[in-house]
Amino acid sequence: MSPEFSGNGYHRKSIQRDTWAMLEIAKQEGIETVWDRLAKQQPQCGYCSLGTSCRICSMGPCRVDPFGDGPQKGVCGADADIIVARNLARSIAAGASSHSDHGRDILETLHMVGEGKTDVYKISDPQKLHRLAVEYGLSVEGKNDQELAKELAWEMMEDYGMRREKLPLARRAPRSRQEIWEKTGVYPRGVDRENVEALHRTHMGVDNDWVNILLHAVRTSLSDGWGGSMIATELSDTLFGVPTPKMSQVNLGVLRKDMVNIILHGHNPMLSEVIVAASQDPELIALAREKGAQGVNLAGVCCTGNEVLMRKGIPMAGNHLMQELCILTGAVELMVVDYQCIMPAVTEVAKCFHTKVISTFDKAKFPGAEHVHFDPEHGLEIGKQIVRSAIENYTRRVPERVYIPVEPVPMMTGFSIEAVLGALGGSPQPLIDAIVQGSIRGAVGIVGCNNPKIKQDLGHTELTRRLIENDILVVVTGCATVADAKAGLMTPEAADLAGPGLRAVCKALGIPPVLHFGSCVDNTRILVLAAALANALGVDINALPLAGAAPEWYSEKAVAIGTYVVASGIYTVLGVAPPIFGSPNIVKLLTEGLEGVFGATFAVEPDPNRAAVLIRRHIERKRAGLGLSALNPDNIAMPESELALA
Ligand code: BF8
Ligand code: SF4
Repeated sequence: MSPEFSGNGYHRKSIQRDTWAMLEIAKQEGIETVWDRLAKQQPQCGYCSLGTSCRICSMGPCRVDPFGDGPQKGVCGADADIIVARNLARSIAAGASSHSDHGRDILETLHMVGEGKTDVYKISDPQKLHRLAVEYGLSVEGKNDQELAKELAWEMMEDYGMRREKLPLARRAPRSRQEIWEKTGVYPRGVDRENVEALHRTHMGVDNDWVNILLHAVRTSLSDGWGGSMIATELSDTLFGVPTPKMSQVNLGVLRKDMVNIILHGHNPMLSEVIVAASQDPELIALAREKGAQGVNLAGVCCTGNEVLMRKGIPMAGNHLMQELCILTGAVELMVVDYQCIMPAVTEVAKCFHTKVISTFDKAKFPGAEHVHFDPEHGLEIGKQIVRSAIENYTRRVPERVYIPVEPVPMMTGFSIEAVLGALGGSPQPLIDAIVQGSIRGAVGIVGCNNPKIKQDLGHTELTRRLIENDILVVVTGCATVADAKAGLMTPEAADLAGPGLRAVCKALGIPPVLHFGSCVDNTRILVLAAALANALGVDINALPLAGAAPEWYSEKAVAIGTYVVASGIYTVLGVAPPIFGSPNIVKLLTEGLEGVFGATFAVEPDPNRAAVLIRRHIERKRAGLGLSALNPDNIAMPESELALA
């Protein structure tokens, strides 16, 4: 740790120097951050942590004491299994709804394009539109993009309703996987239907069979992964372009002292895409110069940041725990937010500086923020209005308070499936060959958030280092991306940190050992790649040497993601314990029982080094199952004996 920050305990909160620097500013200025508020919440409720508190109805709130002499049932008679299952199902429904409603907003925009009703959005990738239209069984002969957009939008709107028996995009999964879903009654039908049914079933006095509740929770999560989220990814690519590999930068150093800085925060790329366009408008650049700035600089936070990073190379200021801290640089004229993962605290921090916060979606308003109603019909006009507002705020900046503590770190981004296949020469075969030969032992998706209960970015970066050292390819989405990129793991040169096999593959292809797949809805790219590999090998996804990990997750969306990933056949390790431990039955089902149903389970392991061992063992087991080469003990970068796993 740098001497100027030592002794303040910041190293217990984060591994990142820019975080330490901003925590020092917060301390000097008496500004409260997420870590202070977490401390004030201690001790957090034990019943809630175990998942055994219930406030679903007004006979409660109730709590069940799974270990002591306290009550064993709620007022209605629900026991720990029922209460934990209901709570978990509701979390999954909230997470799945968040992703899927985001997908719906993009879908409505596609429909608007089809109707010719927007001033800015267009089909940026006609080939993808065409492919999707064919996948949805539309006849494409003689139709132009606009007509196809409208027809595809109508079809996809059906995915949200109750007229389908099966979601069309789920057909991308291997046949054997779909048969498992059919057999267990979890094949997702309609996105909204599964979510509404999850809420219905978890009302008092409806579904009281905890296994039955959880099976529907799985179905709900699948309607997200193979439904709403997949629609969000596919249509964002169609409207804004399929990402291609490019270099960018990351950390608070991407903010510019001499420019108007706008932070793009949230998840939906619709507005941020037009802000990118507006920030390059000659008239607005001239206005910025008039105000004394060199121009307009954009930087992302959270998944809106990931979206514009993947497609436009816009740099990333930080991940979830940086959202307050970026304002503390004193260099942010405007934070524009859409929805999800935006702490209401940002407007409080902004009040201590000249920073303006503008909310844009009517479904996500924030006390203390100015609200600009975002209407995609007039997207560009609104984008320009927002950029102008930032420029005008530049004159209120207090130069003495500007402190940008670090230099930016380079990173590579833009690995859509199309880009991965492009890098491989058009077919997944070279990747399959590398896995078969053992130069790449397997692949792991490290996804998800920051959580102030975990030292910021330690879980992501430690796990990533251990895996790549062991020749395991890592793909990242969401806030894991920023963690790994800031640690310098996402440049082609980072191949030097990988084991010999992975290093050679990365060097031959000019790619990093950690590939950026996008935002959290883009976890569906991982599903699509896994399905393509499984189909190419003629096996189910659970036979592949793959795993997932969410070392620092906090969000209900992450619960939905973890569930659809496991139900798709991919073993997943969580770094933060979910609130299920009040029900030993449910813990056993999720960590063991699911193996017999979906061929994959959850594991909970907060120590990233131990998590890496669990994952490596899993990958080697899967390799053995496929008859692939075993690990040469001389090549193990992380001897198990050092880790003394139980
Ligand atoms: O959807 S990783 S903190 S920003 S929930 Fe949120 Fe978690 Fe970040 Fe993106 Ni995903
Ligand atoms: Fe209590 Fe049952 Fe009502 Fe939950 S649903 S609050 S356990 S009475």
